[in-house]
Amino acid sequence: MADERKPKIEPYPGPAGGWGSVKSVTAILKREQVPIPSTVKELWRQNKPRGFTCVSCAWPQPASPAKFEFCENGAKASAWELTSLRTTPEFFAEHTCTELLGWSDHDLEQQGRLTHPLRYDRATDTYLRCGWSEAFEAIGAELKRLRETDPKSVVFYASGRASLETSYLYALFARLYGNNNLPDSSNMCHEATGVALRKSVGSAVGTVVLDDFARTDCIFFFGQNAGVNSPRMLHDLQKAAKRGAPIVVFNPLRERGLERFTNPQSPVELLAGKETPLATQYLQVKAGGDIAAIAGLCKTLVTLDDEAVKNGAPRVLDAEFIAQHTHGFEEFATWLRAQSWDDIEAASGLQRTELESAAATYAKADAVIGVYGMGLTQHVLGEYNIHMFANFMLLRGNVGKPGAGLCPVRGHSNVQGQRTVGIADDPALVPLDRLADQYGFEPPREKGLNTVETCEGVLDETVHGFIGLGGNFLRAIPEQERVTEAWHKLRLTVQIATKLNRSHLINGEVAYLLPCLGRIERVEENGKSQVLSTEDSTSCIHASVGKAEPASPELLSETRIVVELARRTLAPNPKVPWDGWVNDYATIRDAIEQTYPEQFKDFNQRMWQPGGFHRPNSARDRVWKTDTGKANFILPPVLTATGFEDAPNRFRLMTMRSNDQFNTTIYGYDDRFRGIEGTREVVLMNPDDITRLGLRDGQTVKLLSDAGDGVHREVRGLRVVAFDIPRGCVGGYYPECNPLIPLSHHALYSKTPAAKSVPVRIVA
Ligand SMILES: Nc1nc2c(c(=O)[nH]1)N[C@H]1C(S)=C(S)[C@@H](COP(=O)(O)OP(=O)(O)OC[C@H]3O[C@@H](n4cnc5c(=O)[nH]c(N)nc54)[C@H](O)[C@@H]3O)O[C@H]1N2
Ligand SMILES: Nc1nc2c(c(=O)[nH]1)N[C@H]1C(S)=C(S)[C@@H](COP(=O)(O)OP(=O)(O)OC[C@H]3O[C@@H](n4cnc5c(=O)[nH]c(N)nc54)[C@H](O)[C@@H]3O)O[C@H]1N2
Ligand SMILES: [Mo]
Repeated sequence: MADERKPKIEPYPGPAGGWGSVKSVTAILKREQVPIPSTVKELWRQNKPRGFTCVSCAWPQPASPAKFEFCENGAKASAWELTSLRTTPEFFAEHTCTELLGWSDHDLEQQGRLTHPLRYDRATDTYLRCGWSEAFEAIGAELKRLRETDPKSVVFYASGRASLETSYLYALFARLYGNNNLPDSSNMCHEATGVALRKSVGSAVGTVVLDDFARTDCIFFFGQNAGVNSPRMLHDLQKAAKRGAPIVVFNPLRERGLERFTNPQSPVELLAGKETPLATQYLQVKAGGDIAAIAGLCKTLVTLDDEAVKNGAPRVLDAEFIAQHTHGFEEFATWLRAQSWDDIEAASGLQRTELESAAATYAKADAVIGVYGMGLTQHVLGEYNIHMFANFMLLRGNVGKPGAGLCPVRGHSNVQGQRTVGIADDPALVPLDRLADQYGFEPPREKGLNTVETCEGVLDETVHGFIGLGGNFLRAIPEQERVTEAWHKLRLTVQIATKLNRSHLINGEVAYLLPCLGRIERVEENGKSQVLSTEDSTSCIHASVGKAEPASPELLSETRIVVELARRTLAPNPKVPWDGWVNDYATIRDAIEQTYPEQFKDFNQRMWQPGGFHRPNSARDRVWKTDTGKANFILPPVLTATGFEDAPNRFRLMTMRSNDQFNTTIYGYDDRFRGIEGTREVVLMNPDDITRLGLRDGQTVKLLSDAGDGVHREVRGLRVVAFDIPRGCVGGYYPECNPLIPLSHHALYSKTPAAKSVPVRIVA
């Protein structure tokens, strides 16, 4: 059930933003049939003090916002939630789950907001309307039974949208239940960042704040597509570019959002067709080639510095910073001197001269921000990509000084915050002793399951229950087919969601679909309006006030659902006031502050500050909480991040997002900036590779996984599209290509699925 238009593929001439953006927003408002006046009112409140925090990306909101502080994709995300379309019990009466599994991701969510709690009925293979208390009682009873046999057999998944308040209670629920099985979408996303930055600089998150963008001299971008995935950032980039700060991009694809931008909210720019060029240098690195590319940059800097020392010229490296703040520099410099340019060029796919020129730009800037995204994290050697990135930034002291820093761009709007308040499978990241004190229980100390381990547990039948606080687990994971098959053996599956997706159609023996309010909507408990809060990509925390009319009077807040489940499952504990909490969310924030006093001091007051308040970040203050007490230079074992050998006709598949999706939510079939309209069934290929394989542009092919593990994995019906992409690399869309990713194909330490270099073969 793809788009009915004939697919059209031709290069897009426009800039990011501009009229294209205006048109695209208009189209989605129409399709979602939103009431225009109230939607405009909501968009006006988006990302403003006393407004609500956008449900799309995690880019920060400025203290002094623009008139409309939203972007094309933020408007789409809001319209998606404000839609007037509804997925009612009558809809489910007409369609079995098996039938709905034949529908596309787009068509499922396009039915609109879920309206009533639903129980899955195996006999008829349909969802039936049920009452809330019936659902809570039944789920509570199942959870209690599973706990008696093995409290570690239940998994509490979270997709990174739920508020700090809900997330804190959800994590506490899991620990009181008896495990740390708290996988979240971050496990598939920036987990590699957390693991690697902790070792490199002793802080799991980025070190920049929004103000640094206003002061920076230069920005380096690795594998992050700002124009699509954090479009409000383009305003900050545009300002930096206008000030003359160079922007250097490393990306296999020429992403339009990093090339040029027209502010769609500026009538002057729109009418005059004014574009701001963004990237001053664009390096089309091979997928998985960043370790080598950064090695080339660092080698150049070390060589220039060696010469400077020899000639008594000013140093190129920040020698003082390196001496005072870092560990392992000499080993790193020795390693760099030993790397040959031939190897660096071969592994990165870039020319030495290009890398030298980028290094010269870096060396000239006093303060550099380094931005990165999934292009670095989703590789087998994802952690080493990040170590190399940190090494590069440390060479000139670009961590912990104004206008400089590490900027991993986070995914979901509260994914970073969920980890902050305890959603973590690794108990070392959680103040368990404090929880023990606060709530008078012995928290489980054993490591819990992350996303990949949850899939393993489902396959080996040690996991028996799954609760999903949002998300689309079975569509977002690798190895979809095997895990989906095994999923039916689960005893209990509970999905808390706003809209219908594929994960709701594959059920355990006992299964419930519980519809919840979205962040844009008014939350009332106990007759009082409640406020939520979230943390953005720069560790900044702010209040979010939903005001829109709920999509259905039956909906409950996520917080209420979590509380009711916990109350029906756990024995009463006077120190755990579920009822008090849910009746007044400010008391949940007090509890958060009690658990994390350094991070959340005066939480209830400070969250109202325009622009929010920042959690402290030790690396930003140049305090290094690492094993050496310094920022560490860390050597990569090899120059390529793919984790597999190159072989004839083995390609590196990057699975990517289009401009018309939010993760597994597919708004439409256009990827405007890449010039692809009306289809997602494509494989982007270098023209030389097309010729070499004897294929032609427009031909239909299938992709086979080439992991060498004997498992057959394929995706059929993809149209070959000749594209400006490095030879040996191909591009396809996530989630359609996920069946090709083996479960074992993940980053070494964090187990982030390696979705940006999947070994595949192409067959006509
Ligand atoms: N509108 C919208 N916004 C979103 C999302 C969405 O789906 N839609 N998703 C949200 C989420 S959860 C996340 S995590 C973020 C994701 O945002 P991004 O981090 O931007 O993720 P992707 O679009 O998957 O890929 C980023 C870029 O990596 C490049 N790339 C691929 N392989 C490599 C490589 O080996 N090296 C380098 N240097 N580059 C590479 C790709 O060409 C692409 O431009 O966005 C968030 N925001
Ligand atoms: N091949 C490949 N796979 C990937 C990636 C990739 O780049 N390539 N990216 C990975 C990344 S970065 C991520 S973050 C994951 C995403 O994985 P998930 O977070 O699991 O997936 P989403 O698509 O964000 O979840 C969408 C669903 O969330 C529900 N939802 C939306 N809003 C709300 C809300 O407010 N409350 C509740 N309770 N539910 C809500 C809706 O039902 C919607 O259908 O996918 C990962 N998978
Ligand atoms: Mo993500």
